[in-house]
Amino acid sequence: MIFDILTIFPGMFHGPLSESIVGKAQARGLVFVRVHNLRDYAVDRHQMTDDRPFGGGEGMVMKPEPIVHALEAIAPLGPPPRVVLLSPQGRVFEQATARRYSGLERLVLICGRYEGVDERVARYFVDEEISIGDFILTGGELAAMVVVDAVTRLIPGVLGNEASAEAESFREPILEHPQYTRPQEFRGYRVPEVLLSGDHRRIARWRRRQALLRTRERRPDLFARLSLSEEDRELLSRPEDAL
Ligand code: 9D3
Repeated sequence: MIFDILTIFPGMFHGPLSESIVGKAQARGLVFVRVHNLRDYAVDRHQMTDDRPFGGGEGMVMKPEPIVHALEAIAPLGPPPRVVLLSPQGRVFEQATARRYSGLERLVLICGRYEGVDERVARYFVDEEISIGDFILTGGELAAMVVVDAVTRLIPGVLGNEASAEAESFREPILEHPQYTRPQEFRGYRVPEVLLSGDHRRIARWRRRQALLRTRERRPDLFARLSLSEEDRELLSRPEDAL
């Protein structure tokens, strides 16, 4: 899979995408991340990528020419890409979006800056506009890295044999139970006794109860959509030591 990233801050990408799983996937030739400096595609002698908004107002708007010239220049460098604009005005990126992108051969990610991108780019040169959530970033670069990370781990061969993209899509939308590892006691805090008991039925019930409790507490939106079994209801109504 090829990612082409258009940005005025190419240096932001070098660290994060060379480390860890994405770095290894690149080293193994499973993904290619190419970062293109929009300033190189500017048309005027000052290499301007932004300008003042028509109609007046605060801040600056990204000019259309550098973005469209960059799209045209990189078009021949691979199969026809899907072109995505990162912007607060987009549909929210979720796991289903990542899954859909992971099946593509090539994705172009355009990182907006300032108050946004000239609307003609969004309307006529972009296939879809996405946001990574309801919080304010300083630009689309970190959002693009989030997309690269979420999509890369779904590409066959990138992760080990664990958790295929397929399996994840059929998993119940519930938070995970708490995890503990050695030592049994850390700064006076002990691992829950049930996990050391060797009683696998009891451990499974404890974990299920913890997952349900924390989903109800932290993600009421997910909890409301769960279809609880009779045993789930019983686990929730019973005190912990009666497991
Ligand atoms: C006048 C209001 N503007 C500043 C507060 C709006 C605004 C413009 C540009 C807010 C953020 C940005 C830069 N953000 C992105 O380009 C962006 C983003 C985000 O801010 N949140 C979540 N996802 C994304 S994707 C791109």
